[in-house]
Amino acid sequence: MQGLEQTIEDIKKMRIRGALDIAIAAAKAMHLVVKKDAKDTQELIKKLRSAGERLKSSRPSAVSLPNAVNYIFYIAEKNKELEIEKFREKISSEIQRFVEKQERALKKIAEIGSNLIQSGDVILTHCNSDTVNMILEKAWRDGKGIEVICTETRPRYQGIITVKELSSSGIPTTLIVDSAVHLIMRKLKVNKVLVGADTICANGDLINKIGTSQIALCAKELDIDFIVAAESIKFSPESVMGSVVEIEERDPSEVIKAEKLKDVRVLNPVFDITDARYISMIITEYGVIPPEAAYHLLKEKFGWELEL
Ligand code: RI2
Repeated sequence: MQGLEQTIEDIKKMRIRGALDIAIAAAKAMHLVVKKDAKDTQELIKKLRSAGERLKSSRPSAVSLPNAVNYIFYIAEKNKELEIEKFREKISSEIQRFVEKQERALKKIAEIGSNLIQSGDVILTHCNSDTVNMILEKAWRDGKGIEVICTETRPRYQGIITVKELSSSGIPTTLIVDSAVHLIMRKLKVNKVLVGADTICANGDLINKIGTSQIALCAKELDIDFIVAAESIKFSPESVMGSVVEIEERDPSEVIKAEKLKDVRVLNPVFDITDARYISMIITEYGVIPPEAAYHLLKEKFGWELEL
């Protein structure tokens, strides 16, 4: 198992990526902190807090990361009266339960999502989402004859990971450049768009890999269902309180090497915001919901954080 420093570095460098994997990796790193030397429970809670804050600041935009860390803070606070060894035991088992819950959520979404897919569907996806891939692979294993179109997803080409994974499962897979979306939707008769999520806001807006909102606009124009797959850990309780999700900007060198262009500003925003009105439905582990129901899901599942 890797340590805290390595996890922070790996999240920053995107060696650990994908909103769910980031949350699980953060929880596992916190688990190691629980085992650290400390004279009493208070000192251990301090260590957990400092590790958690550093993990949270390693990458903005995917709310699954602060949600995972804040949940562990909450559990620690609730059990602060326990004597240190009992505290360690309690927090360790809660973190384990948390991780297992995320893994169950992923499987449940695969089940629910695959029910929405029919033989003959031509599905377009963007970037690389484990949640989306699980749905597509489950549908394929269930005998549904589908075809998947993947964008390459500039600048880091995570679409290549998606095509490799899906084609190795046997799914007929086509790779396109990001700017071919509108043309290919018409040409190959795409009838569903299925994307993952980094954050779902209380008003149903989606934060996902840059380019997602353009795809949603194309889908709207061509009357194609735009479906999002998101575990509840990706819903943002902070957005209920009015806070705005920070859009990560990464180094311009991911777009083009600096020496190739002089006196040109290169921007590299990593995520964008898709307005809820372009989203047909969100698949969660609790079932399929319209984007308008995001607030209700947050109220029900994040009561501990919202103090409702
Ligand atoms: P899963 C990814 O972000 C993509 O935007 C993807 O849609 C989202 O996380 C969810 O991924 P990045 O970490 O949790 O590649 O479904 O920047 O795997």
